[in-house]
Amino acid sequence: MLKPRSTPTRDLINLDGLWLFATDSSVGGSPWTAMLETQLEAAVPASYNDLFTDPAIRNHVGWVFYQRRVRIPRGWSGERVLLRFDAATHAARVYVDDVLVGSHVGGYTPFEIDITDAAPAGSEVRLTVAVDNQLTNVTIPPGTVTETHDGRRQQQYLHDFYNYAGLARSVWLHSTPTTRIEDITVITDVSGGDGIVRYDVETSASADVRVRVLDAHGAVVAEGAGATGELSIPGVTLWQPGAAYLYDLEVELVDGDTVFDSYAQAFGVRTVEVRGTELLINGEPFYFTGFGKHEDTAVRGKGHDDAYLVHDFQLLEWIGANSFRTSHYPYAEEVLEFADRHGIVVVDETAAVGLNLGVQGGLTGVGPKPTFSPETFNDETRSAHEQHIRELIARDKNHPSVVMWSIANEPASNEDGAREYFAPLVELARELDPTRPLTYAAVMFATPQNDQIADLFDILSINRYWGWYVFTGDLETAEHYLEQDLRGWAQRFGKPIMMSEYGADTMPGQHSVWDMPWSEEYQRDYLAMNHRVFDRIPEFIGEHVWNFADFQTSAGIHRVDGNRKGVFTRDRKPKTAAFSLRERWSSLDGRKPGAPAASDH
Ligand code: BDP
Repeated sequence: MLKPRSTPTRDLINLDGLWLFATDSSVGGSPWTAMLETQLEAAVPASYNDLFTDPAIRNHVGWVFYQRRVRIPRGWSGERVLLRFDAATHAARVYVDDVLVGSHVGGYTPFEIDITDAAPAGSEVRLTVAVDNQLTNVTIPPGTVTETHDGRRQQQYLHDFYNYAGLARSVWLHSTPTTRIEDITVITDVSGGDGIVRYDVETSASADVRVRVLDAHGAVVAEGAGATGELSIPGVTLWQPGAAYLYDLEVELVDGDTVFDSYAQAFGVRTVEVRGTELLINGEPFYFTGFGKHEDTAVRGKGHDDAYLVHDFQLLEWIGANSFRTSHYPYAEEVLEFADRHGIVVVDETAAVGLNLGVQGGLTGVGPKPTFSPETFNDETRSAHEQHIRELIARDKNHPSVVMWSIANEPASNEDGAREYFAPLVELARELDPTRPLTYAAVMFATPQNDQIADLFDILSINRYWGWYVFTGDLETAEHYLEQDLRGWAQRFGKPIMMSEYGADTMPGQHSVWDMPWSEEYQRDYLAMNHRVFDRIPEFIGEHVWNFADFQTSAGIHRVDGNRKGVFTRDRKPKTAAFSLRERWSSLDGRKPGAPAASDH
């Protein structure tokens, strides 16, 4: 799916700013597609939950409405007019004046709506977006809506981050020509010193396709013709972790001298390959250092913010991290583009978090239900999951920073039904992208003995909390079990293995000379214990600490104003562990502990 851009044939207008806002309960029976009767205005992009002081809005379960007026430029007559929502969490219906023009389900991927007929060039229209935050057993992520004794809806969910909702990413109005480029796919390879660029252009009508590759200075380094083809870049500059380099594939749809449409797709030339128990980027073994992150800041919730984007990447660089996982949903495209430009490696995850009823059983003591069954997570859940995989890969396939897809976090991979549920998803992901390895992050209950799906994947990503949720405060015992556990995975599956989560909740300012959970020293020592174990396991290919920063969760006795496993606080101040991670990771520089530097090979 192409990101809307301003090109010689396309115009782009940003619709961010303040929109009228109301919840469904506040507008009652009135026709809310008319001018909204409300005093409230919501910032876009931002989750709406923390903007207002009214708890009825923060805890609202159901639909909310965003509304603003939009003028379609006069000059767009004869063009297609589109609305593009970078995300609406979790489902949306879009109205132009009183007409429903489109809808979408899935809270973290973009969608476009053609409004050419509903909103002709030069007209001014009322744009209303209804957004629903409800999660059920057939949504991704899943959840359950219940009712209180007095009829208020409540949302339960199985994931450990606040169910922020609304328009947390940008909204765009844009034009494309009627004869247009619909999609571009770029797959790269390397042959000797040359870059190989295989491209595929989808168009709305048959017309000639012309392509050129421009280097970072705008010089043409390859050209060709045809909707699919292979180009060669002599003396290519590779996209490398820590040393990004991007080219543009400039695509034109033409008839002789007439250019119908033109679009430049950025890409990097790099290869990714799993060989034995290694992950190779450009033929070199890569060792992941970094974090599972969240899109989460005060007031904005999951609202994308360029200032936090820049600052978070500065902190990643400061601490020596070379990568992160988009736990537990696809992040804003701006984040991936930034990673592309700055050489940070990304494990790109779907929003399939919480497909695990065992976790709830374990935490509440309520007898667990089977996770996969017609009454719980079923075929309909799986087709929603399929759609999430399709939309993730469609959006992110051209990002060189993305080296692996994670199709779920902590599913009940130890339960019966997991294989039937996951095998078709793995097949689909491989069909959509044969070039990138696949993974899922394995929950603590899934052991090397009982896991039923790991062999379907390329890389083992393991989430473990030895020394936190189990053997709390006892790092010696934790070290023993962690090592046994990780060696078990390595031995049974013979695949590269990385730690996709390990962490300890930590209150900044809490100190102790003993192994005292919640203290800054305990977080530091807990991580150091994990690192000793990782460094003893030959199949190990990386470590992602949980979490980059503290983040908001639903209320509960396990959380104090959110999850405190951040190495940085929610406002991005370092805890003690940040300094020890910095020391370790800066010395590793993308190589496995003990491995020779690239120049020593
Ligand atoms: C894991 C989850 C993650 C949680 C983390 C924790 O993957 O989303 O936030 O544990 O408990 O189970 O901190």
